[in-house]
Amino acid sequence: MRGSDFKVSGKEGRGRRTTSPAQANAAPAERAFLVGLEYRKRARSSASGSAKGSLTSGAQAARDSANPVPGASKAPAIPEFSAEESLAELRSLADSAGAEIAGEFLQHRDRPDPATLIGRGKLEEIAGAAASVSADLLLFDHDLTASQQRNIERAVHTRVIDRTQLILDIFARHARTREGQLQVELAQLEYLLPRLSGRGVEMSQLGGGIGTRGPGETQLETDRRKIYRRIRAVKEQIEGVRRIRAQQRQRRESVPVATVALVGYTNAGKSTLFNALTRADVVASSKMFATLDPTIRAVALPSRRKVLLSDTVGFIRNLPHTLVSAFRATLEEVQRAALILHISDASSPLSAEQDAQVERVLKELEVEGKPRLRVKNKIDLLAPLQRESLRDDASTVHISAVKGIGLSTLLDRIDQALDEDRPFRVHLLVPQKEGKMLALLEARSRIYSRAYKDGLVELEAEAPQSVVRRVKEFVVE
Ligand SMILES: Nc1nc2c(ncn2[C@@H]2O[C@H](COP(=O)(O)OP(=O)(O)OP(=O)(O)O)[C@@H](O)[C@H]2O)c(=O)[nH]1
Ligand SMILES: [Mg+2]
Repeated sequence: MRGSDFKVSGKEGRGRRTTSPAQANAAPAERAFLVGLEYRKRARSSASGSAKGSLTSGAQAARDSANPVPGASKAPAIPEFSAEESLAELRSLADSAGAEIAGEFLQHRDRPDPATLIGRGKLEEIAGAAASVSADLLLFDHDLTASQQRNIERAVHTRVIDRTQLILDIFARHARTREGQLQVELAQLEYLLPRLSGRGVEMSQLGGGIGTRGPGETQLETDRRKIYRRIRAVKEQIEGVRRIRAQQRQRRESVPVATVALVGYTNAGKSTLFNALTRADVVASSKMFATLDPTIRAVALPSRRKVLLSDTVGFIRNLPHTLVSAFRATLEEVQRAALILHISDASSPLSAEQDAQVERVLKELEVEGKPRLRVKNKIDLLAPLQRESLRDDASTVHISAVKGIGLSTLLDRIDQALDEDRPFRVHLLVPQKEGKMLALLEARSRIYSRAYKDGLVELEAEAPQSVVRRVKEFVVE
């Protein structure tokens, strides 16, 4: 493989901008030049991918599983994105942020340069290529530290945006509810704060564009003192919204109806399925992160039992930390659900990689032990032969949310899964030091009474069978 690959979309002449019809009346799309990075590693078959999913081991693991060496014994690898696949995902992210792709560059290196990630000579080359296609900004398929971003900007004299900032920008565009907007603004401000020093001038000259948009098309503040003040105000407002949300949840939970949560990689088709099952009209779109705000609707199952279906924000590889914490409250719906439906795009060549990423987030949310159904969506896009070979099994259902294929089977399966996890009334004596068990009970059961004595908590609760199984040793007859 060569040391680096340049690709330039050279249809437009130098300095000329084209806009799609939809953008005709809006500001012209920004032209983004994408920069990917891949680290070479010597390890071959043993690369199983690190838990953190770094580009280094991940890319290698993916290549190894894609091109297995004949006869080589392979450790089961966590499927990961290769640098090319990651760059393809960055393209859709850029598109979702409203940018036009001017060109791209994939750099292969042995290790990152701590100051600029990429060597200075290479950076100049990139700057030249970006200028020749009149790019307005460089998009790095990587997270940059504050100083790396600053150093690179100085070397290339162009705006530099990293992957986290790009995702934050998409979230800012798509947040609709007050809570969603506040959460995104908080994440953006916290991202921006350490990046202000020494960049005051550049930042204040930015005008609009990716990385400067706040939720609801307001411009992000760039004055440090004002940002501190704003962070405090936003946090207070979020607290207020959360209190209301908790009250709403309490009201909802006073009626015994199970919640079924839809989770999955962004663009898997969660909202399309949600709409098909509930006849709601949540925005479903080919843009990534179309849904940010959780929506809950009642659905009647074939058994006539009613459940609440909840549609939430999609997951993505390396979800920025600031966003994970900002969206914790939103994801509580998933933590409280009686059943999780994991929706995947069966037609995507990256289906396995995306599933592995979803597993990772579910683990982080500590819900990997919850009853779960895997829903493989978009089977209408598969070749007929491939489709015929699909078999539903105890934990998997194949559907097409758009064509309505497999939906009645899915509803039956939801019914069955909930039957298997019926709630039981139990009387428990749990030592106070069993924090994890107590937290599990608080999250997953309805508690009727609670008393403390001699380091024990006495509880009267109604918990699903799967939870009762886990706290069995504390149940008193
Ligand atoms: N062909 C086909 N397309 C589908 C199917 N389900 C969803 N899509 C398309 O996939 C795209 C994403 O669908 P959404 O329902 O918005 O996906 P999502 O999982 O809610 O995405 P986020 O909210 O961004 O996380 C849309 O363009 C849908 O029309 C399907 O069964 N078949
Ligand atoms: Mg959605």
